[in-house]
Amino acid sequence: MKTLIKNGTVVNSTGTATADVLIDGEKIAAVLAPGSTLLGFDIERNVDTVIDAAGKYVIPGGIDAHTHMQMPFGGTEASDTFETGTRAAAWGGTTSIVDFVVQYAGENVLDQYHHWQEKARGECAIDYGFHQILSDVQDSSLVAMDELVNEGVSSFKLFMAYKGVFLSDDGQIVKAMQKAAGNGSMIMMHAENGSVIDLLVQQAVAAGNTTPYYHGLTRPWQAEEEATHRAIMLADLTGAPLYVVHVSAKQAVEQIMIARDRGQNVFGETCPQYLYLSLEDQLGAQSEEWGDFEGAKWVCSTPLRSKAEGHQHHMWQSLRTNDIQMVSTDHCPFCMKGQKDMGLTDFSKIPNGIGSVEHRMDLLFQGVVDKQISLERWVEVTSTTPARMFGMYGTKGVIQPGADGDVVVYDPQGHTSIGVEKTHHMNMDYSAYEGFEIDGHVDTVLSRGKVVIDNNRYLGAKGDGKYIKRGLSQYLI
Ligand code: DUC
Ligand code: ZN
Ligand code: ZN
Repeated sequence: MKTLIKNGTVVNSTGTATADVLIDGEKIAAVLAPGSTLLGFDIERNVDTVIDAAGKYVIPGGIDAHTHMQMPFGGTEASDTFETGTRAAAWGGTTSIVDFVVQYAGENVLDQYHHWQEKARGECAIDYGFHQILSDVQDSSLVAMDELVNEGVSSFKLFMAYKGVFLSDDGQIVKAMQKAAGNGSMIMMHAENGSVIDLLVQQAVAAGNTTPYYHGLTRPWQAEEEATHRAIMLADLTGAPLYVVHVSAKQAVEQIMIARDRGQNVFGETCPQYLYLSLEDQLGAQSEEWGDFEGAKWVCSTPLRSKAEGHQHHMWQSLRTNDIQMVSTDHCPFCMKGQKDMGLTDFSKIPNGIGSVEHRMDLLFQGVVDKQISLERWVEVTSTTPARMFGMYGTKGVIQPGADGDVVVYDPQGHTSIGVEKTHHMNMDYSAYEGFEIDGHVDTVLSRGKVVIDNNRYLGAKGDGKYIKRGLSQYLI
């Protein structure tokens, strides 16, 4: 199967050019001046499919490096399966995800890894890789870290919050970091001070402050800044690289900036919810159906922060100045009915998470329209940097010969209305971005050379997606 995408504006993180993209089988074969022949050979007459991308952007497929498909969590399970979640991702121009294998205390890491491979195999619409969560760091977990690197799992997530569920103490964190410093893998950190948060939550509930708004108030920025600083110090002590997930507080960004200026391999990720949504939105949220429980739709951790305190503005700025390097979703969807409503009378029982795997590319493109980031930076933070950060660059994250034919044709004159009834293919009964209007549209999506989305039709199938055996981070020497 040969496809020519002609006359489009090819956007890589390094620059923009009008060019034709030839895809042969699963790979990009050539990027050519528009209308070129290859040594007199008329390309257009010798391909199976021609896609006219005049007036449109041709970008590397999005890579969402932080998703939780069908994750058992908060007394329930994230509502997107590998099948529904990856299909929704494709609709939104994302052609690869990196999901998390879960290990709860007492479980065996390698058993869990094999279990997650089973869950995903044959289910995904797009390519998928795995990070490994470590909770208690057993001796066998340290051995497993070496084995997993050979399996293409080169990043390990630890939690400084969720005591009794995921939390690792500082000694456990240091053990895992020492191993990562030795085998070249990346430590990912959920940086919030769990003990402090647990106390504030108990106190709030005891005082009768039980609405979803208190979720945010009991996870203050100080708890995020302190944990981020601690994680950075422990990484410095051990020499491990550190990637801080879902950064939402401007003070946490400052800690990351300081560490980077000191020369440490510290990186930060933010998510669309911290760029667009705020604690004030959650406080004001009311609906006929849910009353002030409406705010449960945006219960996630780290929590939404106060816009008045400038966090949202600071996140965009940090993205522009590379103090934050990339954007993932932390896609962890739960329905209001039957899942979020477990916390109707107590916010601490609301499963934490927001689903947005389908909307990340659009929401970040809106940042281009709104002049928050450049066109090239859009591609960089949503595709190129995730590929480099997690050992996929060259195959993923760039339009160049030899790369996978993961390509999105994006129409900047198009329009996307986000809403549960309108555009949304995620398995959720609400949208965290209901009513958002995007000045752009995902027209065509190719996943390893196969057209999976075209003109609002899904042409892919479950099982199209292959496991991505990742290398080490390409940001580390
Ligand atoms: N945060 C969430 O909101 N959901 C899943 C886990 C996490 O860290
Ligand atoms: Zn987390
Ligand atoms: Zn997460």
